[in-house]
Order: sequence, then C-alpha cells, then structure tokens
Amino acid sequence: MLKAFIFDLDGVITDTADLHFKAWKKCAEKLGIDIDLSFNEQLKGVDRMGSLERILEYGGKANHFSIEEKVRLAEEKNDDYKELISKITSVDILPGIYPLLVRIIGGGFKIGLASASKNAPSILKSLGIDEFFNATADPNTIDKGKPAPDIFLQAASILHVQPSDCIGIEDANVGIEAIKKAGMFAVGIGDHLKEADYLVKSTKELTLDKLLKAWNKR
Ligand code: B16
Ligand code: MG
Repeated sequence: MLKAFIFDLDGVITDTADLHFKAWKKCAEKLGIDIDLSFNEQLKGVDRMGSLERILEYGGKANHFSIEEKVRLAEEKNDDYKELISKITSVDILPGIYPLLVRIIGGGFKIGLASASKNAPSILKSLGIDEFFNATADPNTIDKGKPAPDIFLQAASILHVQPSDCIGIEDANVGIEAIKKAGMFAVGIGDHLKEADYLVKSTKELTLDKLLKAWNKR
C-alpha cells in the first residue's frame, strides 16, 4: 500500500545543476581542465567527492592530487556553490512541485528527501518548503552514494515505512538505479531514464492523480 513519496532534490524540486556546474567549472579551470554542459550531465546525483574524481579523470589528472588536496578543492567548490545558492528563493521551485507536495500531504501520505547534497536542508529552507518533509536522509551518514540504494532506504526508515510502500522520484540515471535497488517504484523526470517504472518529461506533468494511476497499474 502506498504510504510515502521520496524525492530527489536537484532536478526534481529545484534545478541546482546549473549552479553546481558554475562552481565545478571554476574549480576545473584552476586545474587546467575544461568541462562543458554535456559532461555536467554525468555529475547529476553524484556526490561531491565522486564529482571531483570524475572531473579529474576526464582531465587526465586522476592521480595528480593527494587526498588532502582533493578535500581542499572540494571545499573551495562548495564555498563557491554556497555563495550561488544563497540567492535561492521560492520562485526557484520547479513547476508543479509545490501543488504536488500540498496534494500529497492532503492525501495523507508522507514525504521524504533522498538527496546526495549535503546542502539540501538549507536549500529546502530557502525554497520555503522544508516543513512539508517528514524525513530528510543525511548523506553525511551514508557510506555508498547513488546508485547504491542507501539514501532512499534511510529516508524510508526515518519515515517508518517499507520501501515497497514508497514512490521514489528522480532525474538522474544513478538515482533511478538507487530507487530500483531499494525496492521502490521509480518515477523518472526527463526522457533519458529508460529504467524508470513511470516517466514524465517535466515536473509540470507530475500530478498526484497521474502518480496514483501509475502506482495502481504497476
Ligand atoms: P553537494 P541530488 C546532487 O543532488 C547533485 O545532483 C550533484 O550534482 C551534487 O554533486 C550532489 O548532489 C552533492 O551535492 O556538493 O551540495 O553535497 O540530485 O542528489 O539532489
Ligand atoms: Mg537529481
């Protein structure tokens, strides 16, 4: 029986991918690596250190830095990113998401967040929707990021619901893989997520009625 909806943040609730990209591009430039928007697609849903490793590998510099140097680079990127997200307000909520959250609560379902972002709690606050969330999984306490199921499982466990009673909503391939491995029903946003159980092109199409219909047909 459906009990909860577990959301990804970046690309589902708000579009921070562009801000991550700006901050990573600046970091990569300092290292003599040029990244573009198509490369950035590979960083969606991937945690901070994982993203840095992918950038270094892409630039042919995978073994050029010590752990301490990598930690410093990731911290500098995060400082730039935090500056960029300080301007986020409720106008940055993706279309359709606010009414969807209201309808989910009204329907008596629970809401959880399963974002790889350590900045997620402050972003939810800036968007003015933190109070809709009954649980926010903490990526600081998770060993394996997406595509491992851990972050979605933690959100379900905080909500006291079985994974099989949850719908997970994601915009990244690694995220859909994580939802499926967690044993949840996977809703994808975008046209590239072939493994999703139900796919919509944009958040505008995400309504509670459509999601319930897809769930009942599974
Ligand atoms: P942070 P999601 C992910 O968010 C982003 O898609 C990814 O690009 C980012 O590297 C990751 O969060 C970590 O973010 O540096 O703020 O901890 O899609 O899982 O909500
Ligand atoms: Mg995402």
